[in-house]
Formats: sequence, structure tokens, C-alpha cells
Amino acid sequence: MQGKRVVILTGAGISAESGIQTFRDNDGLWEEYHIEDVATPEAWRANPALVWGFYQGRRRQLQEVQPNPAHNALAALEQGLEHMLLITQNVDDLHERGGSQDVVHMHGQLRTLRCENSGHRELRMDPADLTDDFLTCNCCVEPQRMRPDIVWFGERPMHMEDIYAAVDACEVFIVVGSSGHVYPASDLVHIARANGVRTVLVNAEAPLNVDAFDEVHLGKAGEVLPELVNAWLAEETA
Ligand code: BV8
Repeated sequence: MQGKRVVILTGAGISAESGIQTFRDNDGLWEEYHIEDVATPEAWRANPALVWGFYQGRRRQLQEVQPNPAHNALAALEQGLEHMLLITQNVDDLHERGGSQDVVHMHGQLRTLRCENSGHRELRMDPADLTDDFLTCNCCVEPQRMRPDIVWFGERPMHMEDIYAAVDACEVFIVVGSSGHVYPASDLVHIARANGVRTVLVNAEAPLNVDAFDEVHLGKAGEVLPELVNAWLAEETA
């Protein structure tokens, strides 16, 4: 894998062993909430207090969880490879806290908030920022309400031009911990495969798009990824 252009896409499964609920496993987040009630712009307009409480609860949880060996393994891979881009569907900060330097959050981030008036982002993780009270911005003359800096269903994911360019140019495409339910993230492996690129999956179980992968490693990311990363870094440069 040395010298190759490697793109990695992670999903909620890589944070599962850190104690962050995934979305679609049987104890998943979407079991307790309906997506349309908490993760759409319509929900935010209709019931901002419900949506705000849902995200404030997940923001508070960031203080209680730690990166797991899968996050650390991807940081080691980034250190060991010349060309690697980490794209994540996750909105937690465990990749950064696990040592990854360059992380593309295509679905936004929990630790930042966005001014509804200017679109300006602020890092807001002080204790006063984590109550269930709405928060206002520091960028407008008249402080405006801030929204979660999250890409909701029906909204355009972030950094898509860079993501498509990186996937189009990559030579190895690896997915870790995703069920392949959510578009356009779930489509990226098909783009890579159409380019004849080596596609690798690490997941607890076969996801919807399992047939798109050349190599499938079923298991817990925290258990299987560290060994895989050692093997990938030891691969002879083809
Ligand atoms: C867009 C932020 C246009 C919110 C998220 C009908 C059909 C198909 C598509 C659509 C449709 N109707 C609408 C759509 C489009 C829609 C969509 O895909 N809907 C789905 C539900 C059908 N998509 C959108 O609206 C997107 N926007 O399309 O805009 C566009 C397109 C292209 C270019 C420009 C414009 C916006 C989607 C973003 C939504 N926001 N997150 C929040 O977090 O609160 S998505 C949400 O799901 C999370 O980000 C999550 O990461 C993501 C994907 O889920 P996964 O990460 O895969 O998590 P999941 O729980 O599903 O799976 C976990 C996996 O891990 C499982 O397979 C499990 O086995 C495995 N696992 C568990 N434990 C472990 C493990 N693996 C390894 N180790 C373990 N220990």
C-alpha cells in the first residue's frame, strides 16, 4: 500500500467500541428517535427544542468517550503512508483525538455550531455551551441563534468536490464501520470500483453494498484494524 493514493471512509461502526451508539444496529440511535424527527431541516423548523436537545445530549457525550484502537490504527496508517485521506460520516471528534491529522467530516461535526444568519462556524464545547438552552453567535451585531453544524437528511454533504476528486484519484479505497445506507457516502465505493480500484471493507457484518468490495474483513474494527494496518504498512510496494 506504500506509495499508493489511499482514501478511507469511516462510519458509525468505528466509534461503536468507544461507546457511541451507531444508527442502525439494534441498540442504534434511530431506534430511539425517528430520523425525520431529529435529523432534518424540517424537524429543526418544526421542533427546534427537540432537535437541539438531541444534539446537546450527543455533544455532552463527547466528554465521556475516548478513541478506541481502530481510531489509533488509522492515525498510525496516516503516519505510515505518503498519500492518505480520511473521510468520515461521523460527527464525533474521536479520529482527531485518536491522532488523525487530516479528517474530512462530510456530515459535519458535533463540537462546532453554525450561525443561522451568517453560516459562520464556532467551536463551542465549554460547559456553558452544553446545557439544553439555545445558544447565540458571536459573529453578528445582534446575536443570532446557532444550529448544530451537522448535515441533516436532505442537505448537501460537505466537501463533496474534494471527496469526489480524492475518490476519483485514489488507488485503494477502504471503508470501516458503515452500513452503506446513506447516500452519497454509500456510493463512493461504486465510483472507486468503476475505476478498477482495490476496495477493502472492515465491518462487523456484511453491509448493503458488500458486493462492491474486493476484500471483506468482518469483525470489530477495534480488534481487526490494528493488525490489518500493520499488514498494509508491511506490504511490499508493488
Ligand atoms: C444528499 C448527521 C444531495 C446526522 C447523517 C432514498 C433512497 C436513497 C437515498 C435517499 C432516499 N431518500 C433520500 C435519500 C438521500 C439521503 C439518504 O441517503 N437517506 C437514507 C436514510 C435512505 N441522503 C441525504 O439526504 C444526504 N444528502 O443526498 O444531498 C446531494 C448528493 C450528492 C452530492 C450533493 C448533494 C445527507 C445525508 C447525511 C445525513 N446525516 N449524519 C447525525 O449524525 O445526527 S447520516 C448518519 O448516518 C451518520 O452520519 C452515520 O454515520 C451515517 C451513515 O450511517 P453509518 O455510519 O453507516 O452507521 P450505521 O449505524 O448505519 O452502520 C454502522 C455499521 O457499523 C453497521 O454496518 C454495523 O454492522 C457496523 N459496526 C457496528 N459496530 C462495529 C461495526 N463495524 C466495525 N466494528 C464495530 N465495532
